[in-house]
Amino acid sequence: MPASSSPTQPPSSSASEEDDGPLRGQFLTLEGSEGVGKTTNLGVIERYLRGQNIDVLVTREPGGTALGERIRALLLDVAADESEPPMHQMAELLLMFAARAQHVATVIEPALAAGRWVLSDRFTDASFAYQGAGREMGNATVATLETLVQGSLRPDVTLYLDLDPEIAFKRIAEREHDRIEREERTFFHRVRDCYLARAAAEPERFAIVDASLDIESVERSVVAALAAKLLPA
Ligand code: Z5A
Repeated sequence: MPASSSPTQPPSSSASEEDDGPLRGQFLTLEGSEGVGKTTNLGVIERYLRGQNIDVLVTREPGGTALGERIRALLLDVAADESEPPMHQMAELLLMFAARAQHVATVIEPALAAGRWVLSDRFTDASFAYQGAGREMGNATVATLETLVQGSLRPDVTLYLDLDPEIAFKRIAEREHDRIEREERTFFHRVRDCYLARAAAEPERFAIVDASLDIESVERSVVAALAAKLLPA
């Protein structure tokens, strides 16, 4: 449980805060493979937090700023892989972190410092999963960039929606796939394995939600998992 606040104790002013400024907000992230239901559940989490009188800023990666959204378009454009040569994996990784640098410096850090909570649809766990494991670039390079770009900033709570990639692909079969979604199936199995390993290594931060259930059941599990992470034991 993050030490500084809970849903029943949203950031608010008190005598000591007036001296020291607002309590720092909590940084929440939502992770999972494509088609797992992140977008579907983002609104559920936002409504839950607002129902607890928590002022939450909802954002996403890659993106979250005007510059970041332009970088996102570059990253997901299928033309980048149809060109000759296709986007190099290091270019992909650095673009992810270029967008993140802008996002952290101009959106996430200022909001947290002002006492707002931040809910991000993906963050650096995705770089470990997709570039570190999916592209097989390894953890060390990603970890170096993580420290360079974020300093000590890490999510307080991460909800990981877990789903067999074979089921996820069926859910998004009808829609057009972006550049990364066009990867082979083994890529997405490595991504899932990495997320599960990171969740096992950091059980305090991660909550794993079984995303194979129907939409309403997943929504209930998401709220229950978040409440369990945020409420004092
Ligand atoms: N990426 C990266 O490589 N490195 C990084 O550092 C970062 C990102 C930050 C864009 O991410 C890509 O960037 C992503 C990882 C990479 N690439 N891939 N592949 P994104 O988050 O914007 O894109 P996405 O993961 O592809 O999101 P998505 O496809 O929109 O999936 P989703 O948001 O998790 O799912 P959804 O849209 O909520 O649901 C998909 C469908 O399933 C939809 O029709 C729903 O109605 C349905 N659904 C949802 N839940 C259920 C349940 N429970 N049962 C049945 N059907 C359901």
